[in-house]
Amino acid sequence: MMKHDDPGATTVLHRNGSAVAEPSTVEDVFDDTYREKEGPKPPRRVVWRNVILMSMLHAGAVYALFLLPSASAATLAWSFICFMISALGVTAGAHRLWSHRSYKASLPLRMFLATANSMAFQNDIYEWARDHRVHHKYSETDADPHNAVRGFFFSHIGWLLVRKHPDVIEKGRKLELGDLRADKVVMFQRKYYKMSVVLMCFVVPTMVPWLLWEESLWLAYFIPGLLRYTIVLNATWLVNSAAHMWGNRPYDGNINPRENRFVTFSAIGEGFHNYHHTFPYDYATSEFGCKLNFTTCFIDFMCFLGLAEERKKVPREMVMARAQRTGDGSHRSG
Ligand code: ST9
Ligand code: ZN
Ligand code: ZN
Repeated sequence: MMKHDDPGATTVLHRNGSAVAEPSTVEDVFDDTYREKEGPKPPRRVVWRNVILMSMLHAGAVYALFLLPSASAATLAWSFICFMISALGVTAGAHRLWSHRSYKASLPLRMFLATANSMAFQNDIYEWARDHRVHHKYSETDADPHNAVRGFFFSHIGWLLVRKHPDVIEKGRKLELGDLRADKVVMFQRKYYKMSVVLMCFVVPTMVPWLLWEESLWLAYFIPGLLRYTIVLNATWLVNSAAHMWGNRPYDGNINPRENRFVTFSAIGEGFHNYHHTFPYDYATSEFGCKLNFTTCFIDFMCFLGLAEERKKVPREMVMARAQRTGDGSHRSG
């Protein structure tokens, strides 16, 4: 696999319109010096508690599908709003802000994103960002938490049902995570994570329809609560599974991650995964700005409001040169 381009060439868009080249300090760039240990792999140790909980969650979500025709339009609209809030907590929050530091966010925005992130219930931001940096640095190896070489099921959900490969933990412990520890919002969310999840992922989505338009508690729990949570989880996991398997590789044909339109749509802009692994520090995770990319629109809007700044963007010439040099020939500039 190829080593990624020097992140020092990133352009930072300042609010006054100026663009300045600044180096990235985050350990999210592929390390081609790592070698998997030789000999037999450690045995797979299934965590049955997770298997049971995930099976129950998915069974509950399938049941919730049958309840959909009985739900009011307001409940369906609220479920969509909860989907978007949780999704932004992952995409604009845990992913683009905290894992990659691809832009800067003010305190009120970070508080919103951390709250939204608890609604998504995907491990706390610190753990999510740590695992995600290991994923980028050791992609498709034993040290990648959801190593896609182990197949669709493992990279989608299986990795949450077994103990981690020791290399994930060994390499993860060596990562520089001082920026996350220094962020009071991240550490606050970590400290009160369980409580915040109960409140944001289940209580708030259930209580709002019940209190405001007298939806039944049963429907309100199963649709904006359980079903919405399960859809957000699967949309996120598709980035690890489908977008590491199916699609074009316009920027780097030597790596597994791909451009996958279906994933881009369901994960509000996170399916441009060949681009993203090639240029992990780009705040848009894509060459094409807001196109099919609601998360980028959201970050741009936050900048417009003065709540975010310093978006990192890869210069166009560098993208073109990289596509020519290592792409699979499918690059289109529109
Ligand atoms: C979930 C996460 O779903 C989803 C993440 C997806 C990422 C996607 C990325 C794609 C790009 C972005 C796209 C976004 C699109 C969004 C679209 C939205 C519409 N480094 O973990 P343990 C240490 S979660 C360093 O127990 P086991 C750890 O600190 C779903 N250290 O490992 C601990 O140390 P100590 C809900 C590490 O025992 C020790 O190791 N949550 C690292 O192997 C043991 O840690 C669940 O289902 C590291 N990387 O268990 C819970 N990792 O003891 C699932 C670990 O000192 N998790 N350590 O504190 C678990 O139950 C367990 O983690 C396990 C592994 C069973 C999976
Ligand atoms: Zn990936
Ligand atoms: Zn990433």
